[in-house]
Amino acid sequence: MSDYDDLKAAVQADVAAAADADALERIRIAELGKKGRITGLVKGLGALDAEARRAAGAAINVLKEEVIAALEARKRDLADAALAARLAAERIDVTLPARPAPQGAIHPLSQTVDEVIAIFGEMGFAVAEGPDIETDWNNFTALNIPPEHPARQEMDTFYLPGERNGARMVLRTHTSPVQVRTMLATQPPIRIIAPGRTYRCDSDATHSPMFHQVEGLIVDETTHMGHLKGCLIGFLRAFFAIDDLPVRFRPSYFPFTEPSAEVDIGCSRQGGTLKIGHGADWLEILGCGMVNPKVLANCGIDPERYQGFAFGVGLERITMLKYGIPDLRTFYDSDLRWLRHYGFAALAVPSVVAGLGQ
Ligand code: 2U9
Repeated sequence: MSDYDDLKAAVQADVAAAADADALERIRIAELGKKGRITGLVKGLGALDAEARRAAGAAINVLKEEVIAALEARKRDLADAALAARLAAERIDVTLPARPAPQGAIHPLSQTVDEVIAIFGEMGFAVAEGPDIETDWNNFTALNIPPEHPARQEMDTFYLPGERNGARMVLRTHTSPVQVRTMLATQPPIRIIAPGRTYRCDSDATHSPMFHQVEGLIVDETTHMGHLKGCLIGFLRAFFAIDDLPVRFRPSYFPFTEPSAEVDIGCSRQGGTLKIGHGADWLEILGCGMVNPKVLANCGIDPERYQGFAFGVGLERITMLKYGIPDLRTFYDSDLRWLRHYGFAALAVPSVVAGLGQ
């Protein structure tokens, strides 16, 4: 039984009642700090005689060690309790489903471009691209559309101010200049499609000043009108996913093709709703023809040896028809609700084998 048992019991009670590290620190200072109770006892030793000082010193040292041990033990217990409380509060339910990540959608026009590339890719066409800003020679003259030709006015061209290297520049009115560039750069055989943006100064419910086309071109020694028909019938039946889609070729005129044709697909308009594939009516869908020998010659290809066909399709038009989108202008509104409604899953890449679209 030491003289300091009461003090020890009191400090141990204080330590046991301490709710946090700050309370423990306050106790440490009150007992062991410069002006602490136990420190005071040590200071008081000087007043004792040698024997009493030795006995009391040893007892105070034991008390000091016990108090330090009690403070440290309580500190550990408080830390353990805090960690246990945190672990309990932050417990993760690993069986919960993951939160859905926000997902974008493929724009219907991009989907159509991917589908068109998949279909013509199967037929051996490569994709070619070119600039939106073109020389008027590439856009018109090479295509047998001379400067005074009404087509230059009909096409409502956006002309750029001034000239570049002596050439008048335009926003391309069709993707045909891509085929012109390809012919100027390479000799036949050529088998390409050119999807991309095109521009005409025209804006109403069915015309946008910026729209999209895909054009195609084959030039070799043997490709004839029969190939043109088979190729486009195959494309239209694959794109609209209707095996027996009726297709009609109607004679027409374009300066860059001779002979030229417009292509209609069978449809019905009964009850005011348009239905593609069956019925007594026809719907114009694209233009085509055998490449005019003058165009081949303009592009450095011998028309005595080479021939081929070309075609052009409006991408907005076939997208609206296939996916039932009623208003052209909504394509460019960037309305997220519209995109979520008409958009396509990003990973569902169209392929002729795996499926093209809805
Ligand atoms: C070269 C030679 C010939 C491309 C062709 C059409 C017919 C055609 C329209 C369809 C709807 C344009 O978007 S649209 O308004 N296009 O009717 N396009 S033949 O003929 C070419 C192209 C390039 C060197």
